[in-house]
Amino acid sequence: MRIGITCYPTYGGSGAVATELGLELARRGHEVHFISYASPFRLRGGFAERVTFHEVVTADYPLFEHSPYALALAVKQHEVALREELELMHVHYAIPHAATAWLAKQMLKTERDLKVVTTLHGTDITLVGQDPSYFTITKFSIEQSDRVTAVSQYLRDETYRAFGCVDCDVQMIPNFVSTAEYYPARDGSCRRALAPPDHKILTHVSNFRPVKRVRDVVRIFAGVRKALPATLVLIGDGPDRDAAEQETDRLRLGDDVRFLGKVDQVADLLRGSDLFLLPSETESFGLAALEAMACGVPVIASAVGGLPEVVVNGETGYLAPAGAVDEMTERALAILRDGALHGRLGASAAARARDFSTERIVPHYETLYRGVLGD
Ligand code: GMT
Repeated sequence: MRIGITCYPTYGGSGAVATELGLELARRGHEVHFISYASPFRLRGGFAERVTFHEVVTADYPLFEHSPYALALAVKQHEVALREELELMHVHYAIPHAATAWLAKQMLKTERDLKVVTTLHGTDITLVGQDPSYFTITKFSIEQSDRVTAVSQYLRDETYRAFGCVDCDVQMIPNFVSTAEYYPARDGSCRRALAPPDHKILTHVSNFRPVKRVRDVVRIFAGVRKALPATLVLIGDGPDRDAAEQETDRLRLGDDVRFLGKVDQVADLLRGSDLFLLPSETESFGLAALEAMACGVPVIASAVGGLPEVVVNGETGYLAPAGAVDEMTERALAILRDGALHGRLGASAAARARDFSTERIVPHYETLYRGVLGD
């Protein structure tokens, strides 16, 4: 198949999923064209057979305070679909991608019917899409998509609840992880550079938006560190990094908290960890938790959104209400103090992650594509 993919190229789950999907589709023989304002971060590893990136360039004009990116994107999607004879455009994160794909489809209408597949990822439904400035266009563009998928059952239900989409059939296709890249540690080599040998290593990966509650990560760590030697590794960057740094200073955690900033390949860092923390306010799926689990790392997360569909409470880690810092700290200590429990949870986490392997999940997208193309 000849497939266009549009996503946010920045650090974030939806861009990661879209890129890994495109790369895997190309490995399976499909031709994939990424269309965005920059090359998605996981695509920067080099040349991949049957994968092309098309950059959207927005022209500046003195009248524009903000260049209309959505229009330039629609033009590029139309242009690439026409020139590369794309059969379908798969857009990730509804705003504005589902609307621009609908525009491209309309512009191509006299030539042929470009099918639009929209994958809903999270805040496009739970936060941003419900803002009055975006609500009607989000609902419209979901309803106009030829197929719609959501990354968890929770997000599927939330789409119906919040948007009341009458005519859409939202299919759940969960996120996936490459178990060839994310696998449990075989020796202690990954942890050596991260912390002193007697330290437990706790890790968090995110884009540091308020929804991630990164200050809670620091507070949970502070409770753990009072009881045993430990290092917190924080990977990623975003608006709440300053707040997290200030919390680290306030709690006098010093060098035991390491802010690594944006890192392209996190698998080795996860493999070197003893525990992964994801105490988010809301989370439609929690791809970062799945990647940690695939590396055999137990997860402590909030019992919100789609996280209970990924993290099995008491089996692959623990879930607690968002904001329950004390409970999460107690759970963390229980795991870190009990080697047998840690081993059991880690092994179950890796086994559970295999249910979400690339090989298992990507064929669901191929089936969906064949269905929409009438093959
Ligand atoms: O919806 C967002 O916040 C953006 C998105 C991203 O690009 O980071 O994150 C969402 O999509 C990921 C991939 O499907 C999910 O793993 C995250 O749980 C989800 N984030 C939230 O729901 C907050």
